[in-house]
Amino acid sequence: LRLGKFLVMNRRERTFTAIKPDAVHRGLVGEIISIFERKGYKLVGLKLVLPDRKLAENHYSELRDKPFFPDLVDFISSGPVVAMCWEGKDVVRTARKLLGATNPLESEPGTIRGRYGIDIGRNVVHSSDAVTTAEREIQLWFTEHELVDWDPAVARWVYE
Ligand code: IDP
Repeated sequence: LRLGKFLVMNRRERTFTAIKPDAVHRGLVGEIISIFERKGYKLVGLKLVLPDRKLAENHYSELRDKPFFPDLVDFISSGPVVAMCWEGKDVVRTARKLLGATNPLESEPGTIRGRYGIDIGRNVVHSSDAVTTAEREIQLWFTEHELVDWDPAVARWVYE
């Protein structure tokens, strides 16, 4: 029973994933959501946002000293952005794999950036790089009230 409880807790990992403005303009929203859904992850938060500069700067605060930071903030705050919270086993690391490398030149062809991106500054999607980052980013983009706790009927066909 204890083991079972651990396994259930394990499935509760959450990440923050965002569809960047380039992908929204290009009509890739459904496609990208589909990739996470079909993988088996559970959507617990979803909204279309026009982020202000403060939110964009805060989100990328670790990069504030990079030369591309002002352009990055301009781009993200140009919106719209689809903000999402996905839940499931190892979702933080797996989401990064689904996205592919930051620079589309290096992303594998089967990944989201590998399939849909060319330039590093228009790389289609974001997803938190670690569990601690995910906690910070989920709090930054969502209120607790906006995150929905639900049990997918198919869970026993996704997890052993
Ligand atoms: P990540 O998005 O894969 O986590 P980070 O290094 O955190 O990568 O960079 C955040 C975002 O900043 C990238 O997704 C990309 O859009 C942009 N970026 C990173 N490096 C460059 C660069 O050298 N030129 C322009 N934009 C960049």
